[in-house]
Order: sequence, then C-alpha cells, then structure tokens
Amino acid sequence: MTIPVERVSRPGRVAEPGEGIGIDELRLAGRNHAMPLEMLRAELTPPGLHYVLTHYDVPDVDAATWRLDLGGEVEHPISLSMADLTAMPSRTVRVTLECAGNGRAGLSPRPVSQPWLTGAVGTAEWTGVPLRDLLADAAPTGSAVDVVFTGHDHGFERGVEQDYARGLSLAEADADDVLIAFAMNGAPLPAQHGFPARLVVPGWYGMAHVKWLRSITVIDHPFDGYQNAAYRLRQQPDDEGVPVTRIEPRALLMPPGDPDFMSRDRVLRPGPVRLRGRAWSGWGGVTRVEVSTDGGATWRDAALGPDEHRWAWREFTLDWEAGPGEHLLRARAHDATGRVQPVEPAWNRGGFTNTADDPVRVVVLDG
Ligand SMILES: Nc1nc2c(c(=O)[nH]1)N[C@H]1C(S)=C(S)[C@@H](COP(=O)(O)O)O[C@H]1N2
Ligand SMILES: [Mo]
Repeated sequence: MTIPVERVSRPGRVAEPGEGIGIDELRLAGRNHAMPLEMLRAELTPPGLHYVLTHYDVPDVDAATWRLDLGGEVEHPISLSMADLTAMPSRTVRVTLECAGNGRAGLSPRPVSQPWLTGAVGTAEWTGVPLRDLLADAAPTGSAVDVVFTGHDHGFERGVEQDYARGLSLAEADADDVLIAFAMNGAPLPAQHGFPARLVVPGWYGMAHVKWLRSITVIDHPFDGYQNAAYRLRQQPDDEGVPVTRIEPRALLMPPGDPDFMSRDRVLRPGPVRLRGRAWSGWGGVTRVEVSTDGGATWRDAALGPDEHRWAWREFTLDWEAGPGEHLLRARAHDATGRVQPVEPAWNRGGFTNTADDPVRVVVLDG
C-alpha cells in the first residue's frame, strides 16, 4: 500500500554537504542507543547496555497468549505456545550482534537515518531452540525456496506499510546455530530485544535477527519484502545493489584514560598503558588486529585473546608507552577469510557496513 502523505512517504535522503545531524535523526538516536564503548571491557554485554535498534515501536506482546506459527510450503504446519517452545531441547550461543548501519555517521555525504558512530554492537548469550529442529518437524516441501520471519511490530517506511519481516534462503535458515531465542544472558528477553522470542542468525548483521517473532513462513519464491530490498549496497537509489548479509571485520578500541565531558577526548598521564579492545567478523574468526598510536602512520600487531566462541568478538591488547602530547589511536581487524578492515570508508546510499574506524583522540598530560 502506498500512502499519499508526504510525511510518511519520504524517500531516502543523503545530507547536503556540511549539513549537521537533524532533529529527525536525533529522534531516532534517542530511541536507538549504542553500547557505551567502555563496555568493551566486558565479554558479555549486560542487557540494558547492549545496543538497540527498533524501526517502529516496541510492541506489547503477552507471553501467555503468544504463539509462533510455522507454515507455508511445509508438510506439517506447526503452532507453538511459549510453554511448547521452552519445553523443546535448546542451546546457548554467544553471539556478537552489530547493526548494518554501524558507522553510518562517519560517511560523507551522510545517508540520513539512524546516525550511528561505532557503538551499534553488543555480545550476548542467546538461548533458544535451533530453527533446524523446527524446520525438520515441519518438513519443507520440494518447492521451498525462502523462509520469511515476521515480527509483531508494524509501521510505515518510505510510504510502505508493513510488519517488520525478513527472509532467508532455506539453506541459510537451516544453518547450524540459527535459533528461536527466548533468553538473553540467562534471563527472559528484555522488551526492547524481542520479548518473548526472536530470531538469532549468528554472523549476520542485525537486520536478520527478527525480534518479537510471530510467524515463520516457507515460500516457493525468493522473498522480495521491503526489508530485504532495503538492506542492499547501492550507489544510486535505482541500482539493483548487493544484499547486506554477514558482518564485516571490525576492531574497536576501548577508549583509554578518562573522558572530557564535551569532546569525549581521552585524557591520560604519561607512562605505560595497556590498550584493549575487541574485534569480530561474521565471515570467519579474527586472526590479526593491528593498532596504531600515531593516526595510522605505523601499525603494530596486538596480542589476541582466546578464540573460543565462533560467533563472538575476540579481545586484543597492546602495551603502549604514552608520552606527553596528542595521539590518535586506531585499530583494524583481519579475519580467517582474508577480509581486512579498510582504513577509508566505502560509501553506499544506505550507509551500511562502514567499518572504517573512528580514531580515538588522546591527550597525554605533561606529567
Ligand atoms: N521485529 C523487528 N526485528 C528487528 C528490528 C525491528 O525493527 N523489528 N530491527 C532489526 C535491526 S535493524 C537490528 S540492528 C537488530 C537490533 O537488535 P537489538 O535491538 O536486540 O540489538 O534487530 C533487528 N530485528
Ligand atoms: Mo540494524
């Protein structure tokens, strides 16, 4: 349905040169918050500090009457209550989740949308029922192509009225560790993270992890819904574009020292500092992280922490002798597939997958 009203049918927009963050972006940024970067100290992000991105409103879902319906191109349609779901064999997977728009505010010109810097990330332990088990019970027919996941939230986007919905191919949906999750870090999902149940697709950018899950529908053609069409890398609005899928490698430094309130520059005293951070990739494990303390003129290899959780970030550290003056700290990750975090942003119209780092400015005091 197309809405003939200008305010709910605005096309995507790119900011004018020099145009600051506007009130519409501030409205989104006040609802959708980043993880404070100091929380990089924690392997598991406490719920409440994990980033949040919700396109419309957080829906009011009652777990007592909630049902999950799995139907469409299947031999045996399924309908589960919360009690049915939580009684099934479950597993817990540690997953680093990142919004595909993380880094958008660092692009120039800036695509006007949720203006993320670099903090749209978090790591949690998600407990749920493997989707593969549900699909095995439902038995997709020979004509099954895609699997569509629909949430309880409803809204308008660029003039299109919709329930939030995303599709995966049957093979992607049937992958190891894809979960219908009902717990986050051992407790029921918080409302903002999809209560009572959400999809978790380890390694994929956030948009695939449908919250407030209501139905799963197996269809006999590729899903062409709004959210699958929107998350594509395009230079022009009418480009066909390339779908956004897995998380590109990124290393993020935990800003050292103490912040200045307004600039958020970091203030340190001279002497040895252990720089820390975490790095991740949805394509393969992180194999190397380089850190620069001179704005990218020279790079040193950081020491890597254990690599025990395939879908979660990996800690890195580098010992630095901080001398008086100003310094720009940077980091970049490499993964097992040979992907390397770029030093310069790669622009696209949606402002997706900008993994260029946001250098940390440090002022080391004179003694
Ligand atoms: N139903 C529904 N699921 C959704 C969204 C949404 O708006 N509605 N936002 C998606 C996006 S864009 C991201 S980045 C992640 C964010 O998950 P989180 O808020 O739990 O961190 O949820 C995804 N799942
Ligand atoms: Mo997102």
